Amino acid sequence: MTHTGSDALAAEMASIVGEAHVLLDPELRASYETDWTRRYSGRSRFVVRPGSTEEVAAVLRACEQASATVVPQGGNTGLVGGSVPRRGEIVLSLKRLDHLDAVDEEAGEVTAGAGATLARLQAHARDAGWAFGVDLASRDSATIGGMIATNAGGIRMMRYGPMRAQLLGIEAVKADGSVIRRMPGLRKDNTGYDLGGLLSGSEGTLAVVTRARLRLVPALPARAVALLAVPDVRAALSVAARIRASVPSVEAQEVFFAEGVELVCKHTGAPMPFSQAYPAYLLVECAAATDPAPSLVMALDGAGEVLDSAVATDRRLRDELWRYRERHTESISAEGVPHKLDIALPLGAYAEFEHRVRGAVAEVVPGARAILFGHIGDGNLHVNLLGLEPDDEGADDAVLMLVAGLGGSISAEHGVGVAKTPWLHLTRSPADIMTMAAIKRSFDPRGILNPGVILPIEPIRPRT
Ligand code: 2HG
Ligand code: ZN
Repeated sequence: MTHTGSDALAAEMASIVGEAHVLLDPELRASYETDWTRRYSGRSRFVVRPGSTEEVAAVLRACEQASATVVPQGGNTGLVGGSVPRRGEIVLSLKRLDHLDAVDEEAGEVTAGAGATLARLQAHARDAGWAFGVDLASRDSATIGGMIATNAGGIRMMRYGPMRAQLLGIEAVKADGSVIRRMPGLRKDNTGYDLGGLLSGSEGTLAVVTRARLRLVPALPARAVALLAVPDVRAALSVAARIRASVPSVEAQEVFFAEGVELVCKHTGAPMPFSQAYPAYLLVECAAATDPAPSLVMALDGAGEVLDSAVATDRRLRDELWRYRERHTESISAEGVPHKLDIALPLGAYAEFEHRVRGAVAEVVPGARAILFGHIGDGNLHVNLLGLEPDDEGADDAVLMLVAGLGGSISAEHGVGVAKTPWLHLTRSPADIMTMAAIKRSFDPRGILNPGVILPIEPIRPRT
């Protein structure tokens, strides 16, 4: 008997992808079964790792025939439980589809396999004199396919938009094994529905992304980062607005607070950024063809709300300032398993939310800690709650109700996954949700792809 044992579907998979790429051994499966947060975890039937689009198509066709459910997975850096099994699904890992075509240097475009990591794509673009517009802290593990599936935003979103805005073409496999292919993409193409746009943010519920044609952006050699201490979030908002209005080279604006900096210093050994602690911090990065520091400093001149500041242009010093922001996620996880809420607000309601959210959490779970940080330029805030029971969602509910009451969104960039499904109705209308369900049925009529993600779980539908 082969290592696929008595599972006939696993044996069929082995005939498609080769035995070495069907993982049944619990030890080999383990890293595919728990997500980055450690909050979401489940047993898979097995893990299958196809090496080409054709193999993905054959795998999905066989799964659909066998009424087997599938969770597509890239770098498994998601934070909402959407990339790990929950009820014995098959994990379909796209990591082997990691080919990067040569950069089209004239067009400023590249075709990337779903399994290529963001860091590899960034280096590949850089080597050809270009840059990629999306960047995020998990760049070494996050994959292009997963980033498209979740429409990742990241730290440069205010300048270049999310993954959806980088897409010029897409290749994806539907549940029945048919392939949607619009490659290489065209800059202008108004021929009906934008399927790539629809698949971005569909979280593996409609089709499995296998390749994408991506636009590149100019490589900007001169950078400046400013870390500004401010008295509160209102000051951070007004300084950030002033910079956006007068400094066209701004590409990132991030906010964080005293409690987050304390955690980063505790867990990374970094010294405090200034000689004293401040209530709130705004980090700004500008990038241009020539040194953007003078115009950034000029915009800060007379910004009375700035209590202290550090400006860096040199790579090493810039990284040192960024670590106070980028190392929040790992420092929070070092304290425990957080409940992660990634919310967006109209900029006009951002300060009110920040002012009320800690109280809203304390009312439900008095001992809980709320660590806030995020992309203030996009109205996005990451609310990480520590000190909660894994399944007690009372505090999550209080935060998301507050968001909805202020006209925000319950997920800004991490997606809905399984974590936010119960609250989708708070910020999407019944007509929106019914339309999404109809789209889901037209792509995946039997409901085998990532069941329970975005929309509530439904039984597999019979073959028609
Ligand atoms: C970031 O902005 C990521 O660093 C992760 O979106 C946010 O850990 C989080 O809550
Ligand atoms: Zn983020």
